[in-house]
Amino acid sequence: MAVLPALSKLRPDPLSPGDGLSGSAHALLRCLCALASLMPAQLPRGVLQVQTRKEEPLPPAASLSIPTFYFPRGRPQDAVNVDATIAKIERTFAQFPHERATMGDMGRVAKACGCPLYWKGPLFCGAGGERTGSVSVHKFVAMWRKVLQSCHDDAAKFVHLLMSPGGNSLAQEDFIPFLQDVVNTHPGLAFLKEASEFHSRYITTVIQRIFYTVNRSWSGRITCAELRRSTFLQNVALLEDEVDINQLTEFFSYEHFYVIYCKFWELDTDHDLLIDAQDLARHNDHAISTKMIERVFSGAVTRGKKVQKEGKISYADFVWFLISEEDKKTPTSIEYWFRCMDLDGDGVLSMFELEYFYEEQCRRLDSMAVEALPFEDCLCQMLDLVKPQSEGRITLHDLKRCKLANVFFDTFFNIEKYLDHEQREQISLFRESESEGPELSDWERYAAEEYDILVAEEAMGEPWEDGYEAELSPVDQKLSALRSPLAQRPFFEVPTGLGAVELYEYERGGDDLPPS
Ligand SMILES: [Ca+2]
Ligand SMILES: [Ca+2]
Repeated sequence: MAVLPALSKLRPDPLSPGDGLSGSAHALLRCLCALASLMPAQLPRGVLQVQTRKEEPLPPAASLSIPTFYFPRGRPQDAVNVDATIAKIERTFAQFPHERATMGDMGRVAKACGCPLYWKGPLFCGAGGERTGSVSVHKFVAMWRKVLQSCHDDAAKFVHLLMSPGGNSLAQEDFIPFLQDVVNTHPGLAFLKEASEFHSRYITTVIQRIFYTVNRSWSGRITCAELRRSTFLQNVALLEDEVDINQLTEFFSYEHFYVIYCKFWELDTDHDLLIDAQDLARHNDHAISTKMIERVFSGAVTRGKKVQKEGKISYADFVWFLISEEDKKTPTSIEYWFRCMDLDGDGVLSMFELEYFYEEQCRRLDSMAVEALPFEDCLCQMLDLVKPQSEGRITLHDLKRCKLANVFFDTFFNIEKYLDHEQREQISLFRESESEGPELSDWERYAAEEYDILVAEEAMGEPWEDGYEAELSPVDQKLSALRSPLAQRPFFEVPTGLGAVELYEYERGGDDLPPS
């Protein structure tokens, strides 16, 4: 648990020990925090209600004899609206020195454009601002006029602003300037300001979550259509109103990042941001079978060629692994494990492939003195659960349709969760009828529980801290200010310019290949 001393400073907990406050001051703070947590403005933890964006005015019908009905870049707006918007933008720029906008001015420009606030980063980049430090009114208006004429809905506009010239979709690194601006200016991340070395970790995590959910084709590039079908842009719009970034559990939650990163840090003992199969096998106390760990390293579900060459996966790959492991009901997760179990890659799970994985489960149950079902009986159970359309062949479609893919997968490679399902079977009939209110996803429940555990472990004292103090001192020194709630930055500070855009852990070349 060497992770905690370093990361604890990153956690926005105003009550961390060692901040020099007296006991009564702590008690007072606790009261204040408890009161704050009851404020009605806050949604319950982890329950995200994505609001659909306000309806834009409907465009007038096309006056052609055969009306256009296919709009890959959204429906066009009429020219009067475009001119009115441009005039508003020009009035906004007139208030800036030399009619040039810096990154700090872009919030007002975004509003003049009629965009959600956190489009300011993409708007600045789209106008070339990150190269020169500011953008002129002429350059911006020319850029935005072109966007309004060629991109007719938010998805098309967002892709156009962030993509590299000549492309028509978004690669992972295209999201960096947008996310760096969120890190720099979102009030819910203000405490992270001083810890610039952790910006890239947070950004990497969010990019992986975006691709995990939005890039349904696994191509490594997000298209307009994929973005349009996702809830990503609704979440970007919510950043403007939601001060507590942890409420945005789909992509942006800092707590979710914290849990993922802590889990990785525990496994990555030498902290080079790479882990091998032995490291990954230690996840969750060796709950996952050796055969499945091998499959994660086979290249079936990871990007880049490093995996096969050096037998290591990156932190980015681990984000996919952990989310898939902790929520086996989402489409991406089902695809992830299906790819792993489909040894010959023919798109079907054969009885041979099932037996290959089940054999290790049996051995492990034996060693725990638990009587395992013979493979034939287990197979009957699983076929009954999945009900494949054609006998003896389980397809991805079958697993997505059956709603119990988690039970299926855990039976074949996660001993702990398999036993858990077995136990729960007895009481599930009562449980399921009782559940009320908005359900948390398995991932949201896991992240919330793990976060509480990490916080509690830290609150127990930090007996391990001394041993690691020297090793972690650079981080420690920089972050010591974060310990004290009094040192936290006030909300709504002046936005700063975009940080230097780095490429983080992404490998150039070869990385764009979809996993085999
Ligand atoms: Ca390592
Ligand atoms: Ca197969």
